[in-house]
Amino acid sequence: VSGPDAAKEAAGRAGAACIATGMRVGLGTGSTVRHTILALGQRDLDIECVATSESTRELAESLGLRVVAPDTAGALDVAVDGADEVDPAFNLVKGGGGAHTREKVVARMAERFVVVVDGSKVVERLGDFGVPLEVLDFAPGVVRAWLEALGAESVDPREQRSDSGNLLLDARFGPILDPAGLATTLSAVPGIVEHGLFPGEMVDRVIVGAPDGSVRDLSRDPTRNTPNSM
Ligand code: A5P
Repeated sequence: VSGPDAAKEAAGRAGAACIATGMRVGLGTGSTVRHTILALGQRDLDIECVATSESTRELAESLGLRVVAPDTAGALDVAVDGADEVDPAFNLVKGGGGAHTREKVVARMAERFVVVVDGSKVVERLGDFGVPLEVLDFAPGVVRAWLEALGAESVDPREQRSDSGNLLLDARFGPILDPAGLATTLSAVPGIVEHGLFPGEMVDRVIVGAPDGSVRDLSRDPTRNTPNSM
């Protein structure tokens, strides 16, 4: 295998190498962390897992991994997950698969948060992907109007709902100059259950896979993409 899937597989398998027996592990959602879960299924580890989606839970259980509810685990040693965009300060856009709310809870529960991506996800500035939003199905038109008033150039509903039964929307704000500021703004909008912006401080490690199967570890550049540097 070579090409995009080889890059995802390389990153995903390297993410699995961060996990040792005895750990409580958060399992992300998507085609890259799928390789992490497959690799864990091949090892004989005594680990307890929390899944960020029903699809991840089903995959993990089919491989014989022990999956428990977040409240049962209480806290996690490490969470591994993919991302849709990663900037030089490790700020993330997530939610391409609509799982970002559960993913954010699980990442916050973890002492270490490891992100696994292929090189196409590494960007200078967040924004091209848009910002996935999980929205309560109560006043979506009102929320949409608020988003447009906050500068959204477009707000597109998805057909699919989240695992929690909420609406999923993609808002586009153009290049995101201040990810932390936009995250704070979106968190204050009533009706938005969660947005897909993850602050760089949450992220401990970013593993980037290449099509030749090699991986590199990015190091965080704290001087980049902070509000004052723009
Ligand atoms: C799921 O909702 C997302 O946050 C995924 O983590 C993200 O979309 C990355 O998925 P892929 O690894 O499939 O690109």
